[in-house]
Amino acid sequence: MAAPHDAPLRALIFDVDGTLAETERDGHRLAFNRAFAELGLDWHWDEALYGRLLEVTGGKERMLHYWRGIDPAAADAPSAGALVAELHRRKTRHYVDLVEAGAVALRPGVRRLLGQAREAGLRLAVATTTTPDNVHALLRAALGEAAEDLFECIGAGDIVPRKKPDPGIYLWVLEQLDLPPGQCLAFEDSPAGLRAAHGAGLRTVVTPGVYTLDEAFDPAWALLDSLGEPDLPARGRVAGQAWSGVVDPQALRGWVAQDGLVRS
Ligand code: XBP
Ligand code: MG
Repeated sequence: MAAPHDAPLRALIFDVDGTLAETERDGHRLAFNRAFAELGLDWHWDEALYGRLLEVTGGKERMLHYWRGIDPAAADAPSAGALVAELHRRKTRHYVDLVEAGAVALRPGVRRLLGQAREAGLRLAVATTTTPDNVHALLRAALGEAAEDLFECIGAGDIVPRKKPDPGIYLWVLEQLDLPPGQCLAFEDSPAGLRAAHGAGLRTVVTPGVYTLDEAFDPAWALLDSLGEPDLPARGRVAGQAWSGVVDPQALRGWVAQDGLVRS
């Protein structure tokens, strides 16, 4: 319900895949293919096919969806769940190995904004469909051993029964933070992620990535090409206005203050 906008900004809630880093093409996709090869399957997800499969969030759900497309009888057999679980266990191990080897880097502005947000007293959280091990590996590899102390709450994977675009993971994180959505902002890269955040009542900063650049997004509160750096300003639209600059706590608080309405 709309309420007068006297609620201050308290927390930033980040999606992981595509938002913090371009993990899908050079991380998850390769890890799936390694798991398929390890178990002798002739499945191979090239970049284009993987882009289409990303419509299904969650690795186990994505594999089952693909399998149903090529062999529905086998995918619906009683033994299918065990194979998907084994593939996913192996895929997670490969993904963690890839991330630890430096296969994916943070997107522009992410490291800077996380540090500035903490200095500015904003609380940080994660809301993602990916497996917790993947989040921990990425944060440690990209930000160092103390990275996880930055985040007060990490909502990930099967902790909620339904994955994005269901709002469950965002609602779970809001409950952990004990904050109304009007005092938080979400950061997303995909239409499914945006729908999940909107479903939880969150205003959302969307930074589309390699796989979501050409997607149709629901109208987003902020739609930018990145979070920006001083030498690489972000460009896009915020609350219906063209905007260019560096997304930092001052900018975010200013946008919230000017927004006129806060859902709380
Ligand atoms: C990310 C995903 C994830 C990863 C795979 O979506 O869909 O499922 O591709 O992770 P979002 P798992 O960025 O919207 O959270 O294999 O660990 O499920
Ligand atoms: Mg994402």
